[in-house]
Amino acid sequence: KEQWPKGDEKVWRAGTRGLDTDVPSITKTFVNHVQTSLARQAYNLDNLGAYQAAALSVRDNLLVNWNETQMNYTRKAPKRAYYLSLEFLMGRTLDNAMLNLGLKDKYVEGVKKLGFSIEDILEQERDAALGNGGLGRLAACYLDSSASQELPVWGYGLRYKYGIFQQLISPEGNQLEAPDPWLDNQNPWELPRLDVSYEVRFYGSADRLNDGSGRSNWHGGQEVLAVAYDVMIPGYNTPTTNNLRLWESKPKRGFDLNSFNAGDYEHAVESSNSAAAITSVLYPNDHTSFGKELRLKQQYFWTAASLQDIIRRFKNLGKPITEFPDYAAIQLNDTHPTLAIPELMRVLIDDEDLDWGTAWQIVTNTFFYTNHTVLPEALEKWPVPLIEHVLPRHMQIIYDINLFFLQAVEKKFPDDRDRLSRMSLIEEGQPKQVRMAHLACIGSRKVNGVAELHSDLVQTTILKDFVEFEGVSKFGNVTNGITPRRWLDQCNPELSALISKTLKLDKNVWLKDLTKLEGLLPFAEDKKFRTEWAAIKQRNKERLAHHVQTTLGLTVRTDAMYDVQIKRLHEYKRQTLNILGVIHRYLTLKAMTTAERAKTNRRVVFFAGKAAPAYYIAKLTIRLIVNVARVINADPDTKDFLQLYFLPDYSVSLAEVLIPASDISQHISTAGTEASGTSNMKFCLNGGLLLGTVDGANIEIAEEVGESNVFFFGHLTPAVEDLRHQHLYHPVPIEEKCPALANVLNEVSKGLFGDGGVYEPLLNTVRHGDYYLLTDDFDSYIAALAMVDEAYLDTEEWIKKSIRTTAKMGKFSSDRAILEYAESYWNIEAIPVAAAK
Ligand code: F58
Repeated sequence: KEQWPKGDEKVWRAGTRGLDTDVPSITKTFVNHVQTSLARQAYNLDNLGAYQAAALSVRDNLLVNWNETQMNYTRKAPKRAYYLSLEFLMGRTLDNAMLNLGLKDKYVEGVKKLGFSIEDILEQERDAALGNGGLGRLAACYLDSSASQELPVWGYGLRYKYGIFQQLISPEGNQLEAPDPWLDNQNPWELPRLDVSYEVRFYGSADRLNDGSGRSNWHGGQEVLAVAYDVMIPGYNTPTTNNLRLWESKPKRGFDLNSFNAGDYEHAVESSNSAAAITSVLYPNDHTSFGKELRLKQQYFWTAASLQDIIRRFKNLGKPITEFPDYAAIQLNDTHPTLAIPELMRVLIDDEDLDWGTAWQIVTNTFFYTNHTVLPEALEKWPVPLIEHVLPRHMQIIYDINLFFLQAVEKKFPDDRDRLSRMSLIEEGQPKQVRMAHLACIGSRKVNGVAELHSDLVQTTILKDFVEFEGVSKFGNVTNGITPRRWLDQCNPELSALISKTLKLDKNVWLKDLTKLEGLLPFAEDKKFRTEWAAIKQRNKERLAHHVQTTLGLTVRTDAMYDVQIKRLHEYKRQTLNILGVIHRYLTLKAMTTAERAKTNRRVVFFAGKAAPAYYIAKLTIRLIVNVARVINADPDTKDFLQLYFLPDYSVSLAEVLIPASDISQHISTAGTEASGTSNMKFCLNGGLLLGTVDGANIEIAEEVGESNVFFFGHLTPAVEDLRHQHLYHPVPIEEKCPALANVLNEVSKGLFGDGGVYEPLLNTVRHGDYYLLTDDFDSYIAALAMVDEAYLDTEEWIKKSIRTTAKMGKFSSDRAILEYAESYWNIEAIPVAAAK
């Protein structure tokens, strides 16, 4: 038995708090927080105050579990995994935390007794939007699944002061950006750990020691402090509560006293400003790499602080450093944390005095790299002069890694200079650049893509030479997943309840083994069940319509098919194809008689998504959508049959309202460009059908639910290269190739939706070059939409498809994905913890 560390154990135990599991203790804690944490009373407590009190009370419960979990990990000293991601798109926490604790019903009752409604309280919370899109949300789903499966996994990221910008739409339909000061109302979900901080160096110089050891002395430059903020990650239906550690930058010294005393106040605070700037804002670019010094500093700051923390924890075990990979697996979420590879080399060689070979052995057994894109413009490259300036020691190490690596390649493939220059970590040019994907690949034990097709493309295109050199067994696939807790139980509680009732299973069971949903299949034939199923979809549409009414003041009809495309605006995702399709439909409806129109399928089309602030074409697409909406929603001939909405400021919490309301959703990227997609999974899990291209995880969804339950169109991946070649070298005028599309473009040019000239640059991307193949896919897209309409008009068949789709989504639980990482990559095991008393 361990000895009690301090004072009288009994006194400690008497003061230790347990979980609040009944309504009276919940209301008591709530009221205590109102009184002492918020310094308010029943007289002046508004919804925001009530949210804060509820959050603090839930947080108390999380902390009890968090403490037990962390202590248990420390005692048992298992191998742990660390998920390094520059983005964690967490969304709101309160609802999720109550549900994962299994205390939601009690809280609903408790706040009601105190005169509040849980819905009003939940609406007060701001999203934690520390991410751009799929990559950041994946990280959040993976944390939920790790904790739910009691796996010792910590996340490491940055505590940005400003998350993804807030999107506003101007009267002309332009996207405007406003800052997202998400911390302004205080954040009850984080715990500042002022006692956990590390120094991180930038700039200075690195002098090689001439002792043949390969070591350097890196000195001078700027030193910045990384301070830890911990975010509790509760597992579902388990006391396991993991940790997400976010770093904040701050100056090592408050300000420069010499300059201050000399009266030069600006200079005095300059360095402290530049230290704080590192974690001030999330970069809002997606799918472009752009060599900004501050971004490089973010990446190094975060990887250096995280590694120091991980190494310190390992050293507490008292094991020799060579055993590091037996206790730590580090997953690199895309190439953003790749500097961790030269950084660990630096620590092992310069600080731990290891030789190169031993250090490289440790490094390549520690890291795992996930690739999320094969788009060439998205592959990270850093200019050599920039790295030399900011991280001089790391540039030396990267050159050394490259030297040993190319020597090995040369040995295996003698006299193949092309191969060497293709594989080099350094791309020749003005300036030279470091190819981060190459570095991540050779420094890792395993490399994976995020859906079958994508993983094949990684192995046959961007990393082909590496597969030939290192062998295919290093490369793999882990198809993405989503957490069914947030993306079904939380966002669609009525459907969740119907599923539990129908399967005669407690939701605790099927939410942790999503393949159980297959039990719904026979009920597709049950008329009564279908009616209940459809009624829930209808109420979810009403909930969405109500949301649009209260937030935008617009009246959306609910007796129509809801057709949704929500994701970042990008040419490869082809929102342009969708909006041009909408215009085509509008023109078709206009040309019909009233009687003909009455037979068509009513459709409401929703778009939402942000464009990178500097992405001109993407912003123009938003402008077109907004102005098309304005015209067609006001047209008395068509407005009963076609409505269009662009919902501003897309977020996780908006997705939670949109997804359950969708009948059909669109995932229509040019084949081979969308690595996986994850919202496709969310829609299907909620019984929405999928209209998509044969791309990313769409393919695996179709494999699961059956091709008859999805709507596929468009050219396949192997055709894309040839088609692009045709566009370049044998262009066919669009009027000939695709008259329907040519007509749509002309109507836009002629000013049907306001000044046509404005849209010329967007239309020209289709008319000339057409890199994303809209002219090749438009006709089959329109045909697919017609099939969707026809299928939807057969209501009973449609509901069957909807039920079958949900039933077959088990594979896409992020629990499955995380278990694949844990078993096949990280080699970690579940470490259950006893519930606190
Ligand atoms: C996304 N990538 C993929 N990147 O596009 C999507 O297919 C996939 O499902 C998802 O990852 C999860 O694997 C993505 O979201 C980014 O947002 C990066 C942010 C930082 C700059 C580069 C893009």
